[in-house]
Amino acid sequence: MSEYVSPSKIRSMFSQAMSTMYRDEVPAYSDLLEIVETTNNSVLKTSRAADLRVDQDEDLDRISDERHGAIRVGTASELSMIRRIFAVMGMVPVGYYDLGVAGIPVHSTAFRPIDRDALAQNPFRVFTSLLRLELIEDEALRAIAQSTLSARNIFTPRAIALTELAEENGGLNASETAEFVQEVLETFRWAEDAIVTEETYKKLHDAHRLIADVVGFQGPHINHLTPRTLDIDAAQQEMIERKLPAKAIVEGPPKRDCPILLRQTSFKALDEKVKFVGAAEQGTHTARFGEIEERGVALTPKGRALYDRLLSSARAKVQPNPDGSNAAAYLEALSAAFAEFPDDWRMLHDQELAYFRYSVVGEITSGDLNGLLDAGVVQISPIIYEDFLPVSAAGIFQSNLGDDAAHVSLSLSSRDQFVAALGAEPADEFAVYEAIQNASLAKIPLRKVS
Ligand code: OOG
Ligand code: NI
Repeated sequence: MSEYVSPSKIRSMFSQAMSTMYRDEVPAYSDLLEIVETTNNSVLKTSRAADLRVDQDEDLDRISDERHGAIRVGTASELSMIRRIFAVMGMVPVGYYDLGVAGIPVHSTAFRPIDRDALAQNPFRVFTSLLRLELIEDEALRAIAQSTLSARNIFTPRAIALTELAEENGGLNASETAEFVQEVLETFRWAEDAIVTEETYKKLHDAHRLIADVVGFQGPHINHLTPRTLDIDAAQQEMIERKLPAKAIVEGPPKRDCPILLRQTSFKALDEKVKFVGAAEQGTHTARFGEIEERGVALTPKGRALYDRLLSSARAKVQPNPDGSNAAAYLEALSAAFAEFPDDWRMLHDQELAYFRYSVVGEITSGDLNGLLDAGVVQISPIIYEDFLPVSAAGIFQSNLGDDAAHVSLSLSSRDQFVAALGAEPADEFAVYEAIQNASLAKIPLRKVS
């Protein structure tokens, strides 16, 4: 057994290789990494970091390496194969996101590690979307899209062989791992040769820009990588100062003392040169971008329901325009709505709005957990949210589709179809956090006093 490289180690190596590749492909991503490193280093010297407990346990080490990425695949078999590949890296599907409700023709899951130790070693996640081809109304165009997708092979034969080997043997040794990482990287690499003619590309693009991005190319190029910042407002300000084309508003909850869930912002997708099939001249395609995120505590179903209610009430008052023209009004509505959300760790804990880990820092004298918390004998530290938010994701998608992007109108949720394509039931995110919380509680030797 010990000759096998741990899935967490494979995941770290892969995440690192992906970051190096993306820095090369999208130079602005390097700027973003620099901004995040600088702002994180200054936050780590403040009490905010202490509050987030990022200076305790192993959570500090992961900060500078922490990131997520996103891809969009075209077929059920691509999705199920990518699931098997990610499994070798200790990443399993968590959650189901129906972006159709926001007019985006995909549904998605996030591949990520789920247990506490694996998350602490490297929490790399990949937001993975499956295109819903049935939404192309024009039958002839849908047939072209289908045959284009079924003719392509997005995985190298060696990547498939090594995945099968890992499944058979229960792991990969060091040299197999090195090869696996390089082979899998090929699936995510940008290639400027399109696999359709310019005419087909335009038709796909008119149906929806995302359809052209998925169907038009040889593979599901990584479309962004997102480092984690400890202060997204400072990082966003720095992006603007460096003249990166930053998105108008930060998605998610407003700035708070006790960060919850996830706040995200991105810089807009770049125009890139492509070569269409049979074309003499170069064309362009706009897809890849950079994003940063600030993560806070994971919410319980009760906390999440409150979050969803407050977010919709703010959005019912002010719907943020993509051009940022009403950004100030939106942020004001958001802050006003969220005044109702407790902004104190202990309140979030006591009202069962968020998940925490417990640790013993003194002598246990009774079985009363709240008493021990009051006495400072037991401490709570927020369990970081590792997942995504559908409204925010829709905002990120949209800001990178351009303001002129066609909207498909659809609301039919097709979770069953997604699960069938994936070949597995995605884990329930709440259950994952609850298990981490319960495991830490079980380690507290609560003494019954008679
Ligand atoms: C994925 C957008 C969603 C996020 O951070 O919410 C996402 C995509 O554009 O493919 O990555
Ligand atoms: Ni993202």
